[in-house]
Amino acid sequence: MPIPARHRPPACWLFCTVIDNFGDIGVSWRLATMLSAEWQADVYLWLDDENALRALCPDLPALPCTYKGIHLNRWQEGRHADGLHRAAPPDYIIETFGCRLPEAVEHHARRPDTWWLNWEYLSAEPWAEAMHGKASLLSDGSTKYFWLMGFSEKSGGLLREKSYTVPDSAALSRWRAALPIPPQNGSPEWLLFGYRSTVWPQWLAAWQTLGRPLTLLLAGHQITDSLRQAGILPADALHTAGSSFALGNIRLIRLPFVPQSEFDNLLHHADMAVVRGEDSFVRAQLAGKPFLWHIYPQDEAAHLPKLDAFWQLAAPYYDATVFRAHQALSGEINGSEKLDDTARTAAWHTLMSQYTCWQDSTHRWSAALHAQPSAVEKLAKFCGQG
Ligand code: TRH
Repeated sequence: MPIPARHRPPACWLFCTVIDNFGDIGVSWRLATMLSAEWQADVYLWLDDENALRALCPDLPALPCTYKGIHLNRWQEGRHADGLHRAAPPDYIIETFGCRLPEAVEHHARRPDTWWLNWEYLSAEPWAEAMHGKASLLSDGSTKYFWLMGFSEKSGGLLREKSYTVPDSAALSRWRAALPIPPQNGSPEWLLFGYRSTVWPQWLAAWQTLGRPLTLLLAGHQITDSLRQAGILPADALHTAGSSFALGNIRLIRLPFVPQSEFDNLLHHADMAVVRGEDSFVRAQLAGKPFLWHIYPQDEAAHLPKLDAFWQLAAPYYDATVFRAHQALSGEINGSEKLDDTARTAAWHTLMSQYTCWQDSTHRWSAALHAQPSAVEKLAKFCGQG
């Protein structure tokens, strides 16, 4: 598909502020690498926290630098961006998640031949679909467009690389064996990447009650912190990557933070995943894995309509029994439902005993997403028609 541009390759300027954790930079980096690979664009990414990107890309040199073909510079939101004079004049300026551009950048953004986009947080809510692609006309006559990623044809799509592939099982086994963690012991392995919550000790107790051997691969520190705080783990347990701790039938392993380029392997390897935020949530869906979404909690429970809107879309692809059990647990982890011990254990029992049905449900949903164009393909079309 031809990319409209004043020159070839098109120049894309992206700006990212890191609020917390890894989602803002995770999405920005993925978008930057996709534009570079799929449009052969000259991509510039300005960021305010290079250590956040270094967590995802451990071999990242000091900034400024060109890394994996992306020109990386520092900036301070709304104030100053380094290295503007070294960058090719932009065909596209993308401010991720409503960050405020410095005046010197806005000057470029206001040019009539520059596409100026506000790349917003992902949402399945109807207002997001309605808002996607809308132009906001600014007082000086320039135009900024809203880009809202989502799950439907009318939305801004998802970040799914053209090169996305499912690794073959032999390669995945070799990858798992090379991780600096204890080897597989034949039990199902669940990836848990969630936020701090008082629900974790309760879920652990439910999994113990079910009596089946299980390995929990704990990513990040928040779940481990929650278990330690609840007194379930001794103070010195699971502090270092690769350490493990057994609680009856459950083996807990603290994972090292893997490069983002390997994060999909974690998901493809796992039998079930708890994911969070935005990017890990999308990747679990693309992987077609049974998953629970621990949504990023917002003030005044603003995350709950977002959670509901997503599950309303996905519901028709799910087996009804699996969906009911799943929704009870999803409600509990996300704070919209309280379960007693019996109801919680029953819900987990259903999901475990109906695992194949759960897997079929997530495969169907994943196939529907893979059938749609990606966000970057949609953007090319949008700008070509604009
Ligand atoms: O880290 P997150 O919780 O990020 C965010 C931010 O908190 C943000 O402010 C909020 O608005 C947003 O969520 C909704 O979750 P997320 O989005 O899943 O990002 C995690 C990234 O980290 C993702 O790109 C995958 C990557 N990752 C690795 O590369 N290696 C790892 O080992 C792990 C566990 C994650």
